[in-house]
Amino acid sequence: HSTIYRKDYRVPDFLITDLNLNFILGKKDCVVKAKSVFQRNQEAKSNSNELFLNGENLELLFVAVDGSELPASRYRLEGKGMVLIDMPDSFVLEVSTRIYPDKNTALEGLYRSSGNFCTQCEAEGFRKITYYLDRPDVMARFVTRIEGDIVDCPVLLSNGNLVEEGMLEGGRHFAVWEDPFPKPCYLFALVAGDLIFIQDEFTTCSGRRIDLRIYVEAKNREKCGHAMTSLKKSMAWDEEVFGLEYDLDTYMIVAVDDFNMGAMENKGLNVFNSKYVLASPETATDQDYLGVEGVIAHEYFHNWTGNRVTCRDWFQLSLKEGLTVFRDQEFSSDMNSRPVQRIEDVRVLRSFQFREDSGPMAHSVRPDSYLEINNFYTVTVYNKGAEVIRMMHTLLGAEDFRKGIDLYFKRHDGQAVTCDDFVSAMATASDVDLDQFKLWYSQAGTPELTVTEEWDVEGQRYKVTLSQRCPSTPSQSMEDKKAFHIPISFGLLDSNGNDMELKNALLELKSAEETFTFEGIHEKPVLSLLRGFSAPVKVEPWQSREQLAFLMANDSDPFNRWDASFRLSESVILELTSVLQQNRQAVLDPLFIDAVRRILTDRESDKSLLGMALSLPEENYLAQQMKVIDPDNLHLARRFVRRELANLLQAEFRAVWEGNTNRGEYELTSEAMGRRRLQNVALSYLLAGERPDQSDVDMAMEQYENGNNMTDVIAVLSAMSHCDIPERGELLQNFYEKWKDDVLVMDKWLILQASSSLPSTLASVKDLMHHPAFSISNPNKVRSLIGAFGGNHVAFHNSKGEGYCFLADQIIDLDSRNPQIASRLTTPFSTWKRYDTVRQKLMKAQLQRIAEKEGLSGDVFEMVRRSLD
Ligand code: BAL
Ligand code: ZN
Repeated sequence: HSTIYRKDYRVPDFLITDLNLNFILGKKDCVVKAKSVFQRNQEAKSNSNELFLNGENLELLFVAVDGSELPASRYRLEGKGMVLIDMPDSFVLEVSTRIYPDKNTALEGLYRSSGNFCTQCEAEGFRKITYYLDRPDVMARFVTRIEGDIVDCPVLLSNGNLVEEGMLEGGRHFAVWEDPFPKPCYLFALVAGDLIFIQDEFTTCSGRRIDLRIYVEAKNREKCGHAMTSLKKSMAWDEEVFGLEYDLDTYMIVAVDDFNMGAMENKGLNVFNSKYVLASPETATDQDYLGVEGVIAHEYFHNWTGNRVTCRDWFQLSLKEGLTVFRDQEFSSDMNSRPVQRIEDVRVLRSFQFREDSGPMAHSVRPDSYLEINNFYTVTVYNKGAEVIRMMHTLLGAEDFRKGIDLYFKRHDGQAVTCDDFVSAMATASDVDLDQFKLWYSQAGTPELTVTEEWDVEGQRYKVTLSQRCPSTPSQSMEDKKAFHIPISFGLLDSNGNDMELKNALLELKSAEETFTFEGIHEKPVLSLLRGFSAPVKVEPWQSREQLAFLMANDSDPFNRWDASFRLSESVILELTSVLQQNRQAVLDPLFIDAVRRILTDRESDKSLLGMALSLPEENYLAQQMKVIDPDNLHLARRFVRRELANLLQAEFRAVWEGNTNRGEYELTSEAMGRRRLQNVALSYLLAGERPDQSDVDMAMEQYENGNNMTDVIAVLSAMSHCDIPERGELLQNFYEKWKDDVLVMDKWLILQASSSLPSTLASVKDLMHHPAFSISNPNKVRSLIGAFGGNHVAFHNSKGEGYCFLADQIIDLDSRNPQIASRLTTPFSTWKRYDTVRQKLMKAQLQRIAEKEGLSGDVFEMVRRSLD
């Protein structure tokens, strides 16, 4: 396993202008004939007479240059590719290889899912199809011919436009696709199989009609409507907000069940995990519907941010991913509720990205090195990358940000570029100095702010001093880190809860410490800091619970209203954790009870926001706030808070539940989603006890039976999954019988059981490994059962280490089948140094056991080695 460094980037010695591919799909194998036009790159300085082409797991059948078979003296095969010797400055290479899609369990390159052929080439899957310059800065025009059996593969798809199709002998047929836009090979796609499609069209702003198709298995025909609507909305939004029009005549989406990622933006032919395409009210929750809309948009937006302008090398991954996540977040905010979207995004950032940023896998948004690029499709590159774009949007303002985007496309359309190129376009277009800002791309770790306030009654002056530090991260020590340029949106509230008038609502913190002074402040204000979460930073708690309750009730910024409730709950639960650790009597702060009562009796505010304010921080998040993580007491404290609130405010919770019962057709409006969210949060409190009141259980059973949508049905199961009552087993069984033929619904069934806080969880997860609803070869199943168990903080960290042993067993097993998926499962081990010494020892032993596995993949090796270092 060798490390690759960003500083070692060199332009390619050769470019490839055109590539003709011919896939001959057989029963057991596929022969790939590739013909590529090479041209020496004038910009390259190398004098080497050798040219290395990537290629892995390929059976070489034939190789020729300029029409003549290449003698053995002119090439050699190496472990990970082929070396061509003494090539002329321009030449045509023909290579034939044989590959075995059926045996491809890693799901990279060409593989089969439910019998259908499909590809996944990002980041480095194309080298498992043919010998090639598999790097994003080599962009070629592709023509792809596919031939296969007409019964097995009536549908033959690739990127671009269909230019020819026809019958062949022996019940076979073919299709030829041509993509006019030069592209890196990671954007190549092929799909062949027995699929049907639903069709629609979109007329672009310049009047072109685009043929839209979603390909699925016939049984899923009725579940594509939402995906199609989302696609059309995305196309319209990108024209309206960014002035970006679609460029091919067809846009195709294919749903497959076996997929390592969420979806893939291949030019003109997106391949999707079926989870992000299929939806019906009976089978998909509100979150699923939003997920489909968001991912469809994300992949569509990549057509410009990723495909038209792509990455020079994989260190620049955030160039396309951070920007495209920002774009999909903005789209979803415009389609649904902006504050709800922001809260959801920040919850993900705080729970997962902050954890990554403080552990052994911490890396900058533009990493400096990697061993396996698949390990860098991370919350840092994606979600923190999106925050970096969002901060530029805040600093520049919407108008100049748009000018920057326009300039970026003007300069770089058709190119493979870097994050620096993006920032440079932003800076030039807006005339804002972003030199210091660029540290967000190079320095890892989450900056930590401290706040000190001072109000001078005589001078009617208010001062706030902000200081920043960024802890050490692997290979970057705290002392070497420079101050970030941090945009801080804020407001000051007077004692009536109104915003004081301010000249400027944005502070820019650029040094280690800075004091900002405000004149003419007639009373001591309450500071509302980081409105809308204007920067991805942590703030040392500095406000009193009274101030937090005040902000919860009054802040004009809906995000900060929610954030105050989050910070208040966090402080209450963490304090109770230490009370329990000291064996003292736990008592719930009356101020907190009052704050929750106010939410429950609020009949004015947005119901989604109320529901979110009632949702306590997750254990995985809270754990990170502890010096030494104590999973058991943390769990007990959080559970105590939920039960105590449910006991003390039972009447209020019941009133909320009853007042928000669904009485009509399923609707997907923000209002309806908010009602369901609020009602179901109330239900979860009412069932928070191990043995809840029978009347509440009956009420829940009634919701389960009468619910006309998956959100309401799964909410009952989810709440009941933590209860030790007979109804739990009955419902799980009933749900299984009803939905056992729907793989996506079965994923939910697995997640519920793997996420239960009952002590029997590990045993039931082990049983479920042998259940027909589970399959080790399907990534969604693995994530739903094993992944969800790893995320179950209390069950995974069982003090005897049985959870650790189980997860390590699964990682070792999966490593040989699918290294990408195995590698993802290592995350819960990465924070091992944060736990007590007993758990540390147990976790370390499992990491070592994984490390010792013979033939361990680079993917898992990198994660484990970083954790153990
Ligand atoms: N490019 C990989 C999948 C995605 O981020 O869209
Ligand atoms: Zn993406």
